[in-house]
Amino acid sequence: MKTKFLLLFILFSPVILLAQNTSSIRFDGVDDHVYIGTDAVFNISDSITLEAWVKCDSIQTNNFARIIDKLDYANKKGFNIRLDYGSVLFQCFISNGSGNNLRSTKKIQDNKWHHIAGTYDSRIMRLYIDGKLEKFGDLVGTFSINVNSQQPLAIAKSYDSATANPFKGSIDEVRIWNTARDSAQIRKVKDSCLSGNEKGLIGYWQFNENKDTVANDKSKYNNTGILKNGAAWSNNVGFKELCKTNGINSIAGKAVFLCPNPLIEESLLDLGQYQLPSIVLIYNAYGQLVFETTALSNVLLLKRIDFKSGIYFGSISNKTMSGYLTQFKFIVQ
Ligand SMILES: [Ca+2]
Repeated sequence: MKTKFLLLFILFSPVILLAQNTSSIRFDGVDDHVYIGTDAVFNISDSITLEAWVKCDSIQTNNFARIIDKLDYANKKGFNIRLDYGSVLFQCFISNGSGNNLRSTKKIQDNKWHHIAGTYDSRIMRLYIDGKLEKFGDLVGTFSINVNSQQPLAIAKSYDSATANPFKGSIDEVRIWNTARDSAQIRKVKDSCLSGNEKGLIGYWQFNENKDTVANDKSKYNNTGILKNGAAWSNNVGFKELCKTNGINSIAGKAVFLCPNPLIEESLLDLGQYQLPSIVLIYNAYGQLVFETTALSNVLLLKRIDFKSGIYFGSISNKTMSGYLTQFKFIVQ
């Protein structure tokens, strides 16, 4: 019976799975890649952010190794972020027919983990390495991105008709947004897992499955990635995320999970196996009640916008029982 309960608890506690960065994917630079496909959500036109953790082998099999790619080079459509002779290059084909790109001065082909991000807000492109703005370019006008809706999105290689340009090394924590994330947003959450519900997040592959050939998309769009041609799971990971789990969040009563904790943008509060509806009360450090809700499902989304920076204390109770069921604490950055 205990075993059955434990199994159910694990199955219905998604935050536990979100909370740990346990693996990445290793690509051989020959043909390994993750295929994601042609879902319409990736036909991004106005604003975009591409993000990933990468560990690039010092010797690549080609000089244009693709990292996140939906580029149709022949028809001048799409976007990608890739290695370019050891630099990072972020490219968007825009509505005036240009293949605008930014290339970093910094080289990252050093067999070490780096976080990379490219953003475009319809006018300005920006390229970040390890949370620092590396390059930016003003297109002096407003231009949308042209995409080929039939061009598959892929990780670690291109489905471009001309050349695949496979990547050699490891990739982790791939995120695609249909907003241009600002520098503070990129810096704050590059070392932290996300809830998957963040505004503008349209693709989120954590690569924590560590088995079989399926990489789940933790965003609400569920565009599952398929590991192809021997792309291999690896226990080597690029960042130590800030997520905390049971024993740190819960200060009394039953287990409760909040991820990420500290709350930076959005965090999921996993109420576990409580009898619903649960009443969630949150107090600031002065003891003032600042948040109150009745949870109708066992996962509640907390948003940064609802809190000031500080330490908070919460309690969860249930109308059918007296007293609280659990108390917990968390930090808002
Ligand atoms: Ca991972």
